[in-house]
Amino acid sequence: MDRDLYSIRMRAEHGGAHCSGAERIAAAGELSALAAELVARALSAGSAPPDRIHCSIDRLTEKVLHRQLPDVKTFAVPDWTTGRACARALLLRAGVAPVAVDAAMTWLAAGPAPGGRVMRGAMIIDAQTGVRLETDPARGVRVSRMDLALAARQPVSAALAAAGLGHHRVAEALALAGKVLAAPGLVAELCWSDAPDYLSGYVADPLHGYQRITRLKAAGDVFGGRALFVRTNGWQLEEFVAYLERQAVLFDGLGTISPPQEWEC
Ligand code: WAQ
Ligand code: MG
Repeated sequence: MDRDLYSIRMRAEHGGAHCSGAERIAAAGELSALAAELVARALSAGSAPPDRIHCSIDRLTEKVLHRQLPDVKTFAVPDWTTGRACARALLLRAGVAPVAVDAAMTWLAAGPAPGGRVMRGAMIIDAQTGVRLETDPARGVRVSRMDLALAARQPVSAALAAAGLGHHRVAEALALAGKVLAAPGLVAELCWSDAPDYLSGYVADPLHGYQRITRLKAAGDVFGGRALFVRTNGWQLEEFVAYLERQAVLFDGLGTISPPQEWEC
């Protein structure tokens, strides 16, 4: 039953730049504890204390979709340059044009928001031309209103932990990618964190699922973000953004988790 569920979102900024965020779905009785947990996360996120922490809570009044999380694969790479070559090959296989892959990687590496900063949300990129389509290049689109269903939290956490993937970033990125993969016109997603000590990232596409890459940037690199590649034929930005920002999606379970494999260029 999905009665009286709330979307809870947190985002924090420091010096005008995004520094941490989270999106969850929870029942009324869990909200106080969850809000405290997310505020604590914001306070410990960066090297400096945040200037502002936004926390918003909205009751879900429309139908909640139920889905399965994508399958998980891990490609082990010796260094970030090999990792980016791996990401490039996976994106090309998914149907993203070389010009669009190169544009996305260049923006992510340089800080895709104006002034070379990290964005609060994701870029939306035409998979054929590499043109950016989001209306606000500082904010991008923030995917929200997705989480594990209550009954799936324990089994999914246990399965991820058993595979050595117990970091909260993995479960959260899986839910985000799971929602993104079902968006209208979505070809693929590329992501790596802006956290200077979290070096793994992923490429997701509807056919191959969530493909982790163990290194996509150098230690200490403070840049990162997300690129959502779309097929623009008959596609509408408003519909895409409305789905990502407003449609609630709960995940009932996980597909397969494959053991790590070496990436061969
Ligand atoms: N919607 C859209 N974009 C977002 C969102 C969101 N809800 N949350 C974060 N972003 C963008 C934003 O530009 C961030 O700077 C960037 O993504 C990275 O966010 O399998 O932790 O939360 O080992 O730092 C992926 C690999 C981890 C996990 C990604 O991202 C694994 C991660 P972070
Ligand atoms: Mg985050």
